Amino acid sequence: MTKNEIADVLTEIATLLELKGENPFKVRAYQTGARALEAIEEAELGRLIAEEKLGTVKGLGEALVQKITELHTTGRLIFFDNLKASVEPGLVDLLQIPGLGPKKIQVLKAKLGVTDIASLTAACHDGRVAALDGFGEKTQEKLLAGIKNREAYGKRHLWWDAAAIAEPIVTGLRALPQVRRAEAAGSLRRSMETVGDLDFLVSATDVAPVVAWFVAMPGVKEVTAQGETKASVRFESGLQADLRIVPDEQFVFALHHFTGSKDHNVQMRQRALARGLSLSEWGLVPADGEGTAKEKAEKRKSGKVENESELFAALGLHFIPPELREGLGEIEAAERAELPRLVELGDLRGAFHNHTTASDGRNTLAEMTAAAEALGWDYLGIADHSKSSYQANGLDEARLAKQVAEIRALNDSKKFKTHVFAGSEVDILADGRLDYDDATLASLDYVVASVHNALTQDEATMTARIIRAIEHPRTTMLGHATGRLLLRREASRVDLAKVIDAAIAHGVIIELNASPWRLDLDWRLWRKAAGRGLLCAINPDAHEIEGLRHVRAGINAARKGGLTREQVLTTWPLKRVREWLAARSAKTPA
Ligand code: DGT
Ligand code: CA
Ligand code: CA
Ligand code: ZN
Repeated sequence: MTKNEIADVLTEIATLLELKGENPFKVRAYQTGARALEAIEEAELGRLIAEEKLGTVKGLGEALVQKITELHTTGRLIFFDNLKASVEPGLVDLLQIPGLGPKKIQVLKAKLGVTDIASLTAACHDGRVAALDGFGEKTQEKLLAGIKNREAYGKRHLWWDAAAIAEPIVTGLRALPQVRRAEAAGSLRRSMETVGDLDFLVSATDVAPVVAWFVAMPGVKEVTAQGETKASVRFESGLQADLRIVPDEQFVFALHHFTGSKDHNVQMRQRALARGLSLSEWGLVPADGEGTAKEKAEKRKSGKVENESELFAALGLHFIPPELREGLGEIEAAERAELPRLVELGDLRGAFHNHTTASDGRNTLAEMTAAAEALGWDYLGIADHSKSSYQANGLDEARLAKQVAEIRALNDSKKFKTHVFAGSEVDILADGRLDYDDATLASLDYVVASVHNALTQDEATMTARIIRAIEHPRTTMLGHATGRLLLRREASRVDLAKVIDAAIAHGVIIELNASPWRLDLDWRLWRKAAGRGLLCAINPDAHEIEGLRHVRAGINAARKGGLTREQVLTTWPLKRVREWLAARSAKTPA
């Protein structure tokens, strides 16, 4: 196991112990242990274990040393397995409801026998929760609302999680000897931020073995439908997947149809009709004459349309990338050859909002830089939390100065090809002031200003607060503008039109936070804003080296938002980015 995987296990142990009402010092020991582990470099951990010197690390007692060693060498921990088995799984689910921590859950369990969401729902409905000391009517209402949200959210899945399941399936389908073509269609292919279900489309010479393979895939929990040319399955996470198999000459039409969106399909069909044609999942045929669209398509067996480009061309259109197929004007733009040339993953040269172990990240500055170099990035911006984010171990002025010096020294050492920019993710305080004074801010290469607390302010207050931060001459970019967490937390109430206007007026970037849970600003706002001059930075908000890869989700959102390479600062080469940052700070009095 890697050190971050081990740290995850330690954190989970702490949670489970807390749920069991164990001694808080014991719980704290595991939390501290997890943090201590994160601060060590991976290679260092291996060495310490080999030399039996893990106990010399501050924060790791004997019990933890033994457990970490067991996890590191065997990948398992019997203590953890037993602990997991001793806690009702339903109790862990309760932690996902906002407002419920281990302490409250313990009270609910002891006083009301609550062991899962169902029993909590019942206890709320009976008013038993409100009657408990320390709970009350308001808490009960909030819990019920949280349960309802969770149900609604539970029906969809993050694109990132869905893609991780879908990609090996596409690879597996393509490897079957009977399969000619295979794609994942639907909202996944359109790169929607969340996905309802997966839609696989296959053309094959023989259907039965493909269906048989699909329903027997590892991870399938339930086969919900099985026919000759289609099947549906459900995975452990609740995610469902549909498979459809078509003859190869129908593949392109079916791929286009099942990619959608529905609105795009309806408009395409209307366009076809206006040209005397009928477009369907089976083919593109004359609209008049005998028989259904399916019968006509089968009769024609035309192999003329080889790929989607040819399908669009048959209707007088340029190719429309799947991300843009939302029925939001893309067909008109494709007709006029006005589709933007969308930014691509390979265009990225760096990113600006990333954390290290100095605040709440899980890899050191050197590890993050090495990972950025491995990705081929020319630059990496480090923006750890500022002092008011004490829950995230935010840096005070002295620690920040030390980090800036470390970054300068790392650059001077030429150890890595990747240049590191010294920045900070500075809290926007409740009144819109920034968390450091001007002299401290002036010591940085750039500033990401973000809201982390008082998320529930009313719209006018929040809007004024963010605009005040944008107006600060040292603010380079606004971080995760609405604070939303997809499927978990609603966006803050904020007038984004005003925020975007202010950012444009002050030459401040708005980030496209690429964390798969955030994707904030939403893609729906980018096209118009960028057209008016708003500059974007795709930032992974990485808290560990693996997190840097989240830029892929950011690219998805940027493409859905119609952004070109030029409109995304993080595709610019180092020299140009440096000049841009220098020109900005030259304008601002130090
Ligand atoms: P999802 O699964 O909710 O994230 O969204 P999609 O877009 O993947 O929707 P899904 O799985 O229900 O259907 C896949 C595609 O099939 C959809 O994007 C367009 C097409 N489709 C489904 N139902 C209809 C329909 O009633 N009319 C038309 N024109 N197309 C449809
Ligand atoms: Ca779908
Ligand atoms: Ca579907
Ligand atoms: Zn943040």
